[in-house]
Amino acid sequence: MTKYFKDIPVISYEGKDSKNPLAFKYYNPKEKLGSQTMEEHLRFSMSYWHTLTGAGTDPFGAGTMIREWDHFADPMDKAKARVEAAFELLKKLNIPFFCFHDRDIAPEGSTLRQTNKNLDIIVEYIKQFMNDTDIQLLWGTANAFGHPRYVHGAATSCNADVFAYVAAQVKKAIEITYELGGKNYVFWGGREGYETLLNTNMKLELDNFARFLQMAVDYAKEIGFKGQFLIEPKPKEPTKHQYDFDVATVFGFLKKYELDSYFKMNIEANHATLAGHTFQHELHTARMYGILGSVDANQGDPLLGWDTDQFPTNIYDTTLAMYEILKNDGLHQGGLNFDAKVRRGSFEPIDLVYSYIAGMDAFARGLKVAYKLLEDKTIENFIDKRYQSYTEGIGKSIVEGKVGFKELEEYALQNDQIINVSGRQEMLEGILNQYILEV
Ligand code: XUL
Ligand code: CO
Repeated sequence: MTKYFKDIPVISYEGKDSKNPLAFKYYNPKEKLGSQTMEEHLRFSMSYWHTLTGAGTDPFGAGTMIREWDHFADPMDKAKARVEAAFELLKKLNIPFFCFHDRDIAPEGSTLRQTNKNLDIIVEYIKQFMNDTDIQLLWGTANAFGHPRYVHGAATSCNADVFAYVAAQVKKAIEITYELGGKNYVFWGGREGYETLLNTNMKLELDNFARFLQMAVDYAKEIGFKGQFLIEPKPKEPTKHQYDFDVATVFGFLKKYELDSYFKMNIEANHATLAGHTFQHELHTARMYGILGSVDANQGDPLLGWDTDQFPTNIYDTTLAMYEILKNDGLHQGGLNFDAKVRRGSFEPIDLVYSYIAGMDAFARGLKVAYKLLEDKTIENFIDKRYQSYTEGIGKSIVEGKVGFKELEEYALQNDQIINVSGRQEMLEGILNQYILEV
């Protein structure tokens, strides 16, 4: 069945010398690195919203995308056409997973009851397509930011009726994620934050947010949903200050409210850069805390200060991301979801195909380079040596908690000659470039 991408062949691996724009140059799904294939390492996923529903609008202009599957007047017919287009594209690109918001797959009705009915119909439709393929749901989520009712937030709204509404919406979103065998469920708080402290009770909002997450944990347990709960940090946009600012902030929040054992992080590259961090920083922090769950793969534009959600093509970033992911022993239940959209000027359906190929190849190449770096232990050995002073003598006593200020003062008083060694940053950057260019 091919309807919406008629002229597009199934995309296969042709190797780095291929000049065919409709082929993978680096993503070779069955190629093994260690005990796992590329496909198993990378666990690629398609974002339903950007790919199927993104119209190409921006704050200054109308949509530009040519999308035949949107040529239906009835919103339910359109929703079904989007499912057909989604599975056609997933199969052509050989992408094993997809992700959605509840409102991406089915339109809101005039009441919550009607909205839930719409969802049930489309979920059944999606299930048929899933049954005919090996394609799986990486995660589901709820869009609790688009509708005007969420103007003051969702679980952090000043209005308790909104809190109740979002609880009902997320309850249903968890149910449909469970129904479709979702591996994870994502919480991204697009409106969970504030515009001004002049009208905000931050303490109550944060307490309520924690209450809401606890309710979600309890409900998942009650219905037997075993998927991993993920929080996706983002510092701002649409809210001026978002509570799920970055990995470290969310970790502190989860610890304070004793929710840390139930949640991991879904880390998005462009959210990291909006927070003033690198993508690698956020992945590294999450890995360090044991909460690296999944990844929203994209990239921002260094010249623009907003969430441009571009397809990831920067090999330097994909290499360092895969380095962290491999050191995390992989993504486990998570995956690499392309939370990325084509540029407004790339409005033909084939541009979606080129974009996914570019993103998948960039991560496949990053994987290979990172794998080799780790195999050779080039960076690891350097770092180990840099901290060698903590493996012997006074350093060992510090690490083992055997000394306090008094003992350290005694040591320092007898040790006036402190010798530091170079950090060799440029040498390491040169080595990394060599790996990227030569692996
Ligand atoms: C928004 C964003 C969301 C989440 C899911 O910046 O990344 O699409 O991934 O709600
Ligand atoms: Co995202």
